[in-house]
Amino acid sequence: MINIIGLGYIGLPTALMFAKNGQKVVGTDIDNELINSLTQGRLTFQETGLEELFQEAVSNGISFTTEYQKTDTYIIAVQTPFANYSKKLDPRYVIAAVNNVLDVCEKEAVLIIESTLAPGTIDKHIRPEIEKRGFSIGKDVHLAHAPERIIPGNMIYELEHNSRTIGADDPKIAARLKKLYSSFCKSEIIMTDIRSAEMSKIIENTYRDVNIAFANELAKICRADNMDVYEIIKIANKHPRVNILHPGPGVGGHCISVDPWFLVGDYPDLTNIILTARKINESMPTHVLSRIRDIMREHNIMDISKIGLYGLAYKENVNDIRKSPTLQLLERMDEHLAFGVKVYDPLIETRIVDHQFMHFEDFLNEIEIIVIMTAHDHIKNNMELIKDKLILDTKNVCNFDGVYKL
Ligand code: SAJ
Repeated sequence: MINIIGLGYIGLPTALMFAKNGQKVVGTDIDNELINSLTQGRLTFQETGLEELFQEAVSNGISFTTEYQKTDTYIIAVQTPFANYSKKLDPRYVIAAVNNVLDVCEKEAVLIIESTLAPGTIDKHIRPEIEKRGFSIGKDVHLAHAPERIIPGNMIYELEHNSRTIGADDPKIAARLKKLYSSFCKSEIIMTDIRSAEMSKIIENTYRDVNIAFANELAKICRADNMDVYEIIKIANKHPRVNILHPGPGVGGHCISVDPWFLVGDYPDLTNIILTARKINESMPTHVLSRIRDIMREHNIMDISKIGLYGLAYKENVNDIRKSPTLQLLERMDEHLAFGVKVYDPLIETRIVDHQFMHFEDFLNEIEIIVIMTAHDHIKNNMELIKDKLILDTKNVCNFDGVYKL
């Protein structure tokens, strides 16, 4: 039986996928409400294909509980935040989960950590914790790190089709886990050591952050001299060895905007490009604000409450608001006592911020400038409804004449 610890964005789909593919799975989370909800058949977040997967897993006997189970295989997928000031990873939830596992596990159990870890976390924090408890690693328990790589919006497909990494101390354990993950993973499974697994995961997200920062810097350069950044990137990307990503209003989510900080926190003297990239991406909401100011000036609009931000989610077609560029932008406005901007997101059904509308028409009735912050299909399919507004399109999805871009 596999006991999966932490039933969030990664733990839950992984648990369901194992169960669907014939493994006996128990999902554990300390959040009572979450467990009640799952036990009653209600999912806690939306994701393409998740509902169907949930039904299949339930009919294959998956169960959910707040209790850790006695077994020989654990997958730990709890959150790994970073400390605000030092920028170092905060391993407290992983450490707590490991300790709870040690309280109940069978001899020779394997602890697979899927949560993203800063390079060296297992050596620095997890091994000492296990040894402190009197367990001998490699004898009483085994350790592995199998970082996930699935992308919100396409998680279920990517669970099956992305290649995976398994870092373990012992190649025999790695081989056993490779077999386990092959129960659903159709792609290559690479076995390596634990530190390489930790580091490769972090640098994948850092690479993307740096590439997005490059695109965002280009957007600013092009704005300064009135060039069309999208046209220029499109042409440059025709080169067989160039692949620049898309500029946007900022980088949100809990991965790309977080993981590079682990490297900056641990190697402050060595992370120049990485730190600069983070700063560029974090500056984008302010760039959007200056674009809004340009439009207000040009059209002699004085009233902030005539501005409407479309999209609260951190990216298109998901209902996840973690570190979203819109929230970052609202925070900056708040710091400058600029209140009253209107907000709407068709995928966010609860009220998260002030002046948030639940109906698109009501939102449109109140505003003169609409700022497209998130490129949900909803706005792409409803462009006609905004054609009489001043439009600032930060995602390059609107091709009306006179639309303002980043
Ligand atoms: N973004 C841009 N321009 C782009 C691409 C993205 O501004 O060209 C923005 C998005 O709008 C969003 C943010 O970046 O605000 C991040 O979105 P994303 O779709 O690039 O990535 P995430 O955070 O949803 O998922 C990433 C993925 N990592 C990589 O692609 C290297 C995913 O595969 C990881 O599993 C995930 O992080 C994770 O959990 O680490």
